[in-house]
Amino acid sequence: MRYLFPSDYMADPSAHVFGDRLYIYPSHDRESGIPENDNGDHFDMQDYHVLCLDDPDQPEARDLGKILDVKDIPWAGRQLWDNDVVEKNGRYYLIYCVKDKTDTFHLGVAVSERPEGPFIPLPDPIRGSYSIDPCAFKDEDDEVYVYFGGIWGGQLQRYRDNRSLENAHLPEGAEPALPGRVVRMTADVTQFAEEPRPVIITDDEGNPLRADDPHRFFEASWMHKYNATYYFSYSTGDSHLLCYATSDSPYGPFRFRGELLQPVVGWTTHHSIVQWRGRWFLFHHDSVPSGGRTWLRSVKVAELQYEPDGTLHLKE
Ligand code: FUB
Repeated sequence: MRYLFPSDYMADPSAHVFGDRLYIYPSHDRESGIPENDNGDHFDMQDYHVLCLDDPDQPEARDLGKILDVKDIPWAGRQLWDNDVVEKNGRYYLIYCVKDKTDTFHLGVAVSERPEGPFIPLPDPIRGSYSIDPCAFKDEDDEVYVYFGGIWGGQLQRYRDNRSLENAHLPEGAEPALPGRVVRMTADVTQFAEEPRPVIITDDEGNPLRADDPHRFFEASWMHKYNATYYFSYSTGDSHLLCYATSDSPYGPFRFRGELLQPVVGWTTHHSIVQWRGRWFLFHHDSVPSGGRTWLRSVKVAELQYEPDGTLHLKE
């Protein structure tokens, strides 16, 4: 594993290959002086940069500059958290999350003709969107799906059946865990084409994981496809693991398959998985370079390996 960008703090890396280059779209951490709390107020990010690699073994990524600033998003209040980028018909759509002026998270879309931006934000959030951590996945038939959601500071516990609750409810104990969400996007990738659906993760018997299962979903959704199988990977939040589950449908249900990464230094763990030049890579972050400050994270990369049965693990 190596750090990719030692000169600044960046996190939540979403990596994609566009053309012959690999682009990394991270959150841009900064020292805001806001005290750490369970609401995540200390993650007070204000812009995005894009990093790139021209070769998988290049020691460090290159910063191609700022691609979006929170002050250019008309509806935004604060906290520009995780984002992802998807290409469709030669245009690039950056799907991001930020709190509006009432401190409620929504997802937004910004558009560019080039993967290196700049991205022009649409004037309003995606209708019916909520919570955080969008992952945009384009399937082989060109349909784009967005996976999203995060609990605690990510506000997912405030919603049921896509409606906001008067009183937030976080399942406990033997209750089924709170699921992330998946939604198909309209053909122009600017709105939800349907009501978001729950991303159900089950055990080997098909039972949804319980709320007290250390492998249950918390945040940081990612989707990739390998040999016609959909791999949904995610962070377990307060048990600090990166896990994955598989399905033969982009909507799931997904069967829990295993742990990808053990807890890192820093409370959060977040990642993306991408194939490049015949190799598979895990992009993620930790807080070692900042001395464990959870809100100042650094981007890393490691190589992954599949076994013949489709299980996935870090390459030894
Ligand atoms: O970067 C802010 C938040 O921290 C992300 O949205 C979460 O996934 C966690 O990494």
